[in-house]
Amino acid sequence: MRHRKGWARLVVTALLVTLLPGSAWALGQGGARYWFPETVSSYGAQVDRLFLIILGITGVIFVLVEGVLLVFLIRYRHRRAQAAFYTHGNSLVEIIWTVVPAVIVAMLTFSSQRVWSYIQGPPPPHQLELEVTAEQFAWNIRYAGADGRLGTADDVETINQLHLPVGQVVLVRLRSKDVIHSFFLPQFRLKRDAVPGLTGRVWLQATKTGHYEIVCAELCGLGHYRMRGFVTIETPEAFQAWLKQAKAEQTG
Ligand SMILES: [Cu+2]
Repeated sequence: MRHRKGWARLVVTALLVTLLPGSAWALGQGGARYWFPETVSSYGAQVDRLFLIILGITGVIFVLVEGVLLVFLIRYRHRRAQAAFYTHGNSLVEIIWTVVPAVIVAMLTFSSQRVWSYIQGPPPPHQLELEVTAEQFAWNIRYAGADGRLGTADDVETINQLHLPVGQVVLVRLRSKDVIHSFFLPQFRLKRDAVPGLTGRVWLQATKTGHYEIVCAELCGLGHYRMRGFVTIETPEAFQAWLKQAKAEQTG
Protein backbone atom coordinates (compact mmCIF):
# COMPACT_ATOMS: atom_id res chain seq x y z
CA MET A 1 0.00 0.00 0.00
CA ARG A 2 2.80 2.39 0.89
CA HIS A 3 4.28 1.62 -2.51
CA ARG A 4 1.08 2.53 -4.31
CA LYS A 5 0.77 5.94 -2.60
CA GLY A 6 4.35 6.77 -3.42
CA TRP A 7 3.73 6.04 -7.08
CA ALA A 8 0.59 8.14 -7.26
CA ARG A 9 2.35 11.05 -5.64
CA LEU A 10 5.21 10.75 -8.09
CA VAL A 11 2.90 10.79 -11.12
CA VAL A 12 0.77 13.71 -9.89
CA THR A 13 3.86 15.74 -9.04
CA ALA A 14 5.35 14.90 -12.42
CA LEU A 15 2.23 16.08 -14.25
CA LEU A 16 2.02 19.31 -12.29
CA VAL A 17 5.70 20.02 -12.81
CA THR A 18 5.14 19.35 -16.50
CA LEU A 19 2.02 21.33 -17.20
CA LEU A 20 2.31 24.48 -15.15
CA PRO A 21 5.66 25.88 -16.26
CA GLY A 22 5.11 24.58 -19.80
CA SER A 23 1.85 26.45 -20.22
CA ALA A 24 3.15 29.56 -18.52
CA TRP A 25 6.19 29.63 -20.74
CA ALA A 26 4.13 29.02 -23.85
CA LEU A 27 1.68 31.78 -23.03
CA GLY A 28 4.55 34.16 -22.45
CA GLN A 29 5.62 33.70 -26.09
CA GLY A 30 8.85 35.44 -25.25
CA GLY A 31 11.16 33.11 -27.15
CA ALA A 32 8.97 32.81 -30.22
CA ARG A 33 10.63 35.48 -32.32
CA TYR A 34 13.97 33.72 -32.26
CA TRP A 35 13.01 30.93 -34.61
CA PHE A 36 9.72 31.85 -36.25
CA PRO A 37 9.73 33.91 -39.39
CA GLU A 38 8.20 37.34 -39.00
CA THR A 39 4.41 37.39 -38.71
CA VAL A 40 2.64 39.66 -41.20
CA SER A 41 -0.93 38.36 -41.30
CA SER A 42 -3.94 39.08 -39.12
CA TYR A 43 -4.16 35.49 -37.85
CA GLY A 44 -0.42 34.74 -37.63
CA ALA A 45 -0.20 35.45 -33.90
CA GLN A 46 -3.01 32.96 -33.16
CA VAL A 47 -1.16 30.21 -35.01
CA ASP A 48 2.10 31.01 -33.23
CA ARG A 49 0.41 31.00 -29.85
CA LEU A 50 -1.13 27.60 -30.45
CA PHE A 51 2.18 26.25 -31.72
CA LEU A 52 3.96 27.46 -28.58
CA ILE A 53 1.37 26.04 -26.21
CA ILE A 54 1.64 22.62 -27.87
CA LEU A 55 5.42 22.84 -27.98
CA GLY A 56 5.55 23.86 -24.33
CA ILE A 57 3.36 21.01 -23.11
CA THR A 58 4.88 18.30 -25.31
CA GLY A 59 8.41 19.63 -24.74
CA VAL A 60 8.19 19.44 -20.96
CA ILE A 61 6.49 16.01 -21.09
CA PHE A 62 9.27 14.80 -23.39
CA VAL A 63 12.02 15.94 -21.04
CA LEU A 64 10.21 14.46 -18.05
CA VAL A 65 9.50 11.09 -19.66
CA GLU A 66 13.03 10.74 -20.97
CA GLY A 67 14.38 11.79 -17.56
CA VAL A 68 12.29 9.19 -15.73
CA LEU A 69 13.35 6.58 -18.29
CA LEU A 70 16.98 7.39 -17.64
CA VAL A 71 16.56 7.26 -13.86
CA PHE A 72 14.79 3.89 -14.10
CA LEU A 73 17.42 2.50 -16.43
CA ILE A 74 20.10 3.26 -13.90
CA ARG A 75 18.18 2.50 -10.74
CA TYR A 76 16.75 -0.82 -11.86
CA ARG A 77 19.71 -2.05 -13.86
CA HIS A 78 20.77 -5.67 -13.61
CA ARG A 79 22.56 -6.50 -10.41
CA ARG A 80 23.92 -9.84 -9.39
CA ALA A 81 22.27 -11.71 -6.56
CA GLN A 82 19.16 -9.58 -6.70
CA ALA A 83 15.82 -11.21 -7.34
CA ALA A 84 13.47 -9.67 -9.90
CA PHE A 85 10.49 -7.77 -8.55
CA TYR A 86 7.13 -8.60 -10.12
CA THR A 87 4.39 -6.02 -10.35
CA HIS A 88 0.88 -6.23 -11.76
CA GLY A 89 0.45 -2.53 -12.33
CA ASN A 90 -1.31 0.15 -10.38
CA SER A 91 -4.87 1.10 -11.35
CA LEU A 92 -4.79 4.59 -9.82
CA VAL A 93 -1.61 5.54 -11.62
CA GLU A 94 -2.94 4.14 -14.89
CA ILE A 95 -6.17 6.10 -14.57
CA ILE A 96 -4.22 9.30 -13.87
CA TRP A 97 -1.88 8.90 -16.83
CA THR A 98 -4.80 8.15 -19.11
CA VAL A 99 -7.22 10.84 -17.97
CA VAL A 100 -4.77 13.74 -17.72
CA PRO A 101 -3.36 13.38 -21.29
CA ALA A 102 -6.90 12.82 -22.60
CA VAL A 103 -8.03 16.11 -21.04
CA ILE A 104 -4.97 17.92 -22.44
CA VAL A 105 -5.53 16.50 -25.93
CA ALA A 106 -9.23 17.41 -25.81
CA MET A 107 -8.39 20.98 -24.78
CA LEU A 108 -5.83 21.27 -27.56
CA THR A 109 -8.33 19.86 -30.06
CA PHE A 110 -10.93 22.49 -29.20
CA SER A 111 -8.51 25.41 -29.27
CA SER A 112 -6.91 24.17 -32.54
CA GLN A 113 -10.32 23.70 -34.11
CA ARG A 114 -11.24 27.29 -33.30
CA VAL A 115 -8.12 28.67 -34.98
CA TRP A 116 -8.36 26.21 -37.89
CA SER A 117 -11.98 27.00 -38.72
CA TYR A 118 -11.30 30.73 -38.48
CA ILE A 119 -8.44 30.51 -41.01
CA GLN A 120 -9.60 27.69 -43.29
CA GLY A 121 -13.36 28.09 -42.87
CA PRO A 122 -15.72 30.50 -44.63
CA PRO A 123 -13.74 33.68 -45.35
CA PRO A 124 -14.79 37.07 -43.93
CA PRO A 125 -16.07 39.77 -46.35
CA HIS A 126 -13.21 40.59 -48.71
CA GLN A 127 -12.09 43.72 -50.53
CA LEU A 128 -10.09 41.97 -53.22
CA GLU A 129 -10.34 38.62 -54.97
CA LEU A 130 -7.62 37.07 -57.06
CA GLU A 131 -6.69 33.74 -58.55
CA VAL A 132 -3.49 31.77 -58.06
CA THR A 133 -2.88 28.89 -60.44
CA ALA A 134 0.06 26.65 -59.68
CA GLU A 135 1.90 24.81 -62.41
CA GLN A 136 5.24 23.04 -62.77
CA PHE A 137 7.08 25.26 -61.71
CA ALA A 138 5.53 28.67 -61.29
CA TRP A 139 2.69 30.62 -59.74
CA ASN A 140 0.32 32.29 -62.18
CA ILE A 141 -1.49 35.15 -60.54
CA ARG A 142 -4.56 36.76 -62.00
CA TYR A 143 -6.22 40.00 -60.91
CA ALA A 144 -9.53 41.42 -62.05
CA GLY A 145 -9.16 44.34 -64.46
CA ALA A 146 -11.22 47.52 -64.60
CA ASP A 147 -14.53 45.62 -64.61
CA GLY A 148 -13.72 44.20 -61.16
CA ARG A 149 -14.49 40.66 -62.31
CA LEU A 150 -12.18 37.70 -62.61
CA GLY A 151 -12.18 35.53 -65.70
CA THR A 152 -12.83 38.31 -68.21
CA ALA A 153 -10.71 39.63 -71.06
CA ASP A 154 -9.28 42.57 -69.10
CA ASP A 155 -7.76 40.45 -66.31
CA VAL A 156 -4.20 41.28 -65.33
CA GLU A 157 -1.82 38.32 -65.16
CA THR A 158 1.58 38.04 -63.56
CA ILE A 159 3.98 35.19 -62.99
CA ASN A 160 5.42 34.69 -59.50
CA GLN A 161 4.57 38.25 -58.48
CA LEU A 162 1.84 38.51 -55.88
CA HIS A 163 1.00 42.07 -54.90
CA LEU A 164 -1.28 42.68 -51.94
CA PRO A 165 -2.75 45.84 -50.44
CA VAL A 166 -1.97 46.09 -46.73
CA GLY A 167 -4.91 45.86 -44.31
CA GLN A 168 -7.38 44.50 -46.86
CA VAL A 169 -8.97 41.06 -46.72
CA VAL A 170 -7.95 39.23 -49.88
CA LEU A 171 -9.68 36.12 -51.10
CA VAL A 172 -7.50 33.77 -53.14
CA ARG A 173 -8.94 31.19 -55.49
CA LEU A 174 -6.37 28.45 -55.59
CA ARG A 175 -6.00 26.08 -58.53
CA SER A 176 -3.46 23.82 -60.20
CA LYS A 177 -2.82 23.08 -63.85
CA ASP A 178 -0.99 19.79 -63.46
CA VAL A 179 -0.02 18.12 -60.17
CA ILE A 180 -0.61 18.85 -56.49
CA HIS A 181 1.29 21.89 -55.29
CA SER A 182 1.12 23.62 -51.93
CA PHE A 183 0.68 27.37 -51.65
CA PHE A 184 2.79 28.32 -48.67
CA LEU A 185 3.28 31.83 -47.36
CA PRO A 186 5.44 31.31 -44.25
CA GLN A 187 5.12 34.88 -42.95
CA PHE A 188 1.33 34.67 -43.23
CA ARG A 189 1.21 31.25 -41.50
CA LEU A 190 -0.85 30.11 -44.47
CA LYS A 191 -0.49 26.82 -46.31
CA ARG A 192 -2.99 25.12 -48.57
CA ASP A 193 -2.69 22.47 -51.27
CA ALA A 194 -3.48 23.43 -54.85
CA VAL A 195 -5.21 20.37 -56.28
CA PRO A 196 -5.90 19.84 -59.99
CA GLY A 197 -9.63 19.86 -60.71
CA LEU A 198 -10.51 21.72 -57.51
CA THR A 199 -10.69 25.40 -56.67
CA GLY A 200 -9.53 26.05 -53.14
CA ARG A 201 -10.40 29.25 -51.31
CA VAL A 202 -8.07 30.85 -48.83
CA TRP A 203 -8.02 34.32 -47.40
CA LEU A 204 -5.39 36.54 -45.91
CA GLN A 205 -4.98 40.00 -44.52
CA ALA A 206 -1.55 41.57 -44.43
CA THR A 207 -0.73 43.70 -41.41
CA LYS A 208 2.39 45.47 -42.73
CA THR A 209 4.12 46.34 -45.95
CA GLY A 210 7.21 44.46 -47.16
CA HIS A 211 8.64 41.80 -49.45
CA TYR A 212 8.27 38.10 -48.74
CA GLU A 213 8.25 34.76 -50.55
CA ILE A 214 5.75 32.22 -51.83
CA VAL A 215 7.05 28.69 -51.46
CA CYS A 216 5.74 25.46 -52.92
CA ALA A 217 5.49 23.07 -49.97
CA GLU A 218 4.68 19.96 -51.98
CA LEU A 219 7.33 17.95 -53.83
CA CYS A 220 5.85 18.54 -57.27
CA GLY A 221 8.59 17.46 -59.67
CA LEU A 222 12.23 17.97 -60.57
CA GLY A 223 11.93 21.76 -60.61
CA HIS A 224 10.16 21.93 -57.24
CA TYR A 225 13.12 23.69 -55.66
CA ARG A 226 12.79 26.64 -57.97
CA MET A 227 9.03 27.04 -57.65
CA ARG A 228 9.32 30.27 -55.79
CA GLY A 229 7.27 33.42 -55.98
CA PHE A 230 7.39 36.83 -54.38
CA VAL A 231 4.88 38.72 -52.30
CA THR A 232 4.88 42.49 -52.26
CA ILE A 233 2.66 44.08 -49.64
CA GLU A 234 2.10 47.74 -50.29
CA THR A 235 -0.34 50.54 -49.47
CA PRO A 236 -3.70 50.32 -51.28
CA GLU A 237 -2.73 53.36 -53.39
CA ALA A 238 0.61 51.84 -54.41
CA PHE A 239 -1.17 48.57 -55.16
CA GLN A 240 -3.67 50.28 -57.48
CA ALA A 241 -0.85 52.13 -59.21
CA TRP A 242 1.04 48.85 -59.70
CA LEU A 243 -2.08 47.11 -61.06
CA LYS A 244 -2.65 49.92 -63.51
CA GLN A 245 0.94 49.79 -64.68
CA ALA A 246 0.88 45.99 -65.02
CA LYS A 247 -2.28 46.30 -67.11
CA ALA A 248 -0.67 48.95 -69.35
CA GLU A 249 2.42 46.76 -69.84
CA GLN A 250 0.25 43.78 -70.68
CA THR A 251 -1.77 45.55 -73.34
CA GLY A 252 1.14 47.64 -74.64
CU1 LIG B 1 4.98 22.94 -56.76
